[in-house]
Amino acid sequence: MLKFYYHPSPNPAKVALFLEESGLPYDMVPVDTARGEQHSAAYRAINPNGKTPALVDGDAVVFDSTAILLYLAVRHGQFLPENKPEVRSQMYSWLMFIATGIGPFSGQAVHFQHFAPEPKDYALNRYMFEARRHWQLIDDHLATRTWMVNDEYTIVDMALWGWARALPFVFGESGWTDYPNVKRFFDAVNARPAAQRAEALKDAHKFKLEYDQETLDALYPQNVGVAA
Ligand SMILES: N[C@@H](CCC(=O)N[C@@H](CS)C(=O)NCC(=O)O)C(=O)O
Repeated sequence: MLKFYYHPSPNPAKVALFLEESGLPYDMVPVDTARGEQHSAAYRAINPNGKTPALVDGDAVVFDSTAILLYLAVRHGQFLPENKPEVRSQMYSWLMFIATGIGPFSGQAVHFQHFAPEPKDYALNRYMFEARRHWQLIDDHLATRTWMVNDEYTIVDMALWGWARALPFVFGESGWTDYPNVKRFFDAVNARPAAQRAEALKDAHKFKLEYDQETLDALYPQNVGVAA
């Protein structure tokens, strides 16, 4: 049985969606990052990066959401687009754009809006600017197609859905009106029963929701011991 190390946040959500779409049996193992469980030695033996998600498939251990999506898609021959160089090249490009652009920059935009200590104007401006630029690129791409690559529903759409869920946290409610094609895409994925099951996974464990000092220390260890 697959072991899926999960927290209800954008990167694990991508993998939850794949698992629910594929119907592969799995055990969800909660990693409560607000309690610092990602830093335990046992979890770091699985994911040396100390972040969620991770996957254990027998002797195979995979960490990083994009690696897990590719691993599962290749292993099971599911949710990959047509096997033509001109199509697969697009799959790799958009997957990596989401992994290295959308995710980290949107994540930092949220961090600097809500959690970073002052002074933060320069960083906030930088990450908001880049996040807007990245999402505009996706919105433009989706203006003429339903799905990201070759108009097939693939792991690229799953990767994007993980972060589209977070759009209101990045931009406030204007996120949906400013990026209408992303909203249309988001609604289309949400209409899939697998997306609803993937979203419901957050209720399968009592994850800590409070942003108290323990949470802040677990998520932003660089601030521990630094006077505010
Ligand atoms: N590149 C990694 C990023 C993983 C990541 O940042 N995960 C977040 C949740 S979306 C996390 O575990 N955060 C807890 C922490 O930073 O301590 C991936 O795609 O899996």
